[in-house]
Order: sequence, then C-alpha cells, then structure tokens
Amino acid sequence: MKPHSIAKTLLSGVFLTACAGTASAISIVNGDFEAGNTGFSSGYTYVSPGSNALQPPSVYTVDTNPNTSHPSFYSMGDHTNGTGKMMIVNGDDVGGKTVWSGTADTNLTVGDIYAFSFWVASVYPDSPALLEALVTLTTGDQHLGYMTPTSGPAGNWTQFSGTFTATASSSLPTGSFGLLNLNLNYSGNDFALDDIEITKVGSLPVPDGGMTLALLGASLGGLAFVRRKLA
Ligand SMILES: [Ca+2]
Ligand SMILES: [Ca+2]
Repeated sequence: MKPHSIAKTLLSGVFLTACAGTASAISIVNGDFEAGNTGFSSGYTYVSPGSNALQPPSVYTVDTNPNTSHPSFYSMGDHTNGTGKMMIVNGDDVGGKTVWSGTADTNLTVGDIYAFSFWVASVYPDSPALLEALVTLTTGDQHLGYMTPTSGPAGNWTQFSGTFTATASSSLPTGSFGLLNLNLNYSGNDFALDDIEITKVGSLPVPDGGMTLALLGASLGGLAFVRRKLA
C-alpha cells in the first residue's frame, strides 16, 4: 500500500469514529428508475422495451422485467420492490462509453464523507459485467471501486458501496457520478442497475475544542508518523 493510501485510510477511520451516527440519505435523481428514462444520461443507445429490443450490444432500456426485451434474459423483478423499474443493459463490446451518469439532488458539503452505492444484477448467466464507479468533483474524477455482479440466478441483486470525501470547492456542489463497464465481451455481459444512492456517513470534525480537536490532532500526528516511516 502506498503511503498516501495508508494516510487516507487512517484519516477516514478517525473521522468516521468521531462522527458516528450522522448517516443520512441524499437522493440521486431518479436513482430507482421509477420515473423511467429520465434524470440521468448514458453513452449507450436507449431502446423502448419490447421483443428483442435489447440487442445487439450497447443498448439499454428502463423496464420492469429484462425478459420482456430479450428472450435470453432472466425473468426477474427490480430491486426497489420487485415490481418497479430498473435500467437493463446489453454491455458494449467497445470501450469508452459511460453506462450511467447522474447527480445528487442535494448539494454536497465540503468536508463531509459520503458513500455512493448502487445495486446490480446479472441478467444472463455468462460473462458478468465489470463496473467501475467514479465520482467527479472539481478536482477531477475519483475512482470509487469495481463491482462484478454474481452471475445468476435470476434476481440475484448485490450492492456496491464506495466512500469519498467532498473536497471540491462549491463550484460543483452536487458532484456527479458515473458507471463504466470494463468488460468488453460481445456474448453475455448483460446486467441491470437499480437504487443508486448517496449517503452521508461522516464529516470532518468541527473545531470546538475538547475531544474533536484531540482526535484531529491524533490523526494528523499518525499521518506524519506514517509518512516519516515510509519516506
Ligand atoms: Ca427500481
Ligand atoms: Ca450481451
């Protein structure tokens, strides 16, 4: 692990401990897809749901059952309540396209720590997708992690969650979030997304004397120690 990574881990751990109990949800615009094909953008081509609509690769729809739009896709419900809508994607075999990108509907607060999360399910047994989550702040794209859904059985939803600290200036307060698919297989590579959310999980301590400052001092001291040891 690089010194920088160790330092970030140490700081996050201290801050989260100092601010336990502050978790709260912030909505991603249409993150549950119940409003249909609106409130987000995609580099893929939208198709209306219907027989064989979800082929060839690089297309998506928003609907209640993947099997409605591809005869080989699972018959399954969404994650929200089992009968709602989800984004259903036939993964592209050419790289570089954003599968989904969207924004929070509430301003982020600089210094707060957030978890970006989404649910994903494979809708075909072969070659599950490899999704990369990014948050874009004024400082640029920040990698949040990778997620591969378990292939089958139908409706096997799994959740990704990655944390970041809002360090950008207020010029992009809501941040923006993106999902890429790094699996470029033509066959298989089909998946559904649902319930994309952002949750505040902690914050930088407010300097108020006493315990908070003591924790901050301890964390910075630890950081300096790690950097010295690994320099
Ligand atoms: Ca849904
Ligand atoms: Ca496919």
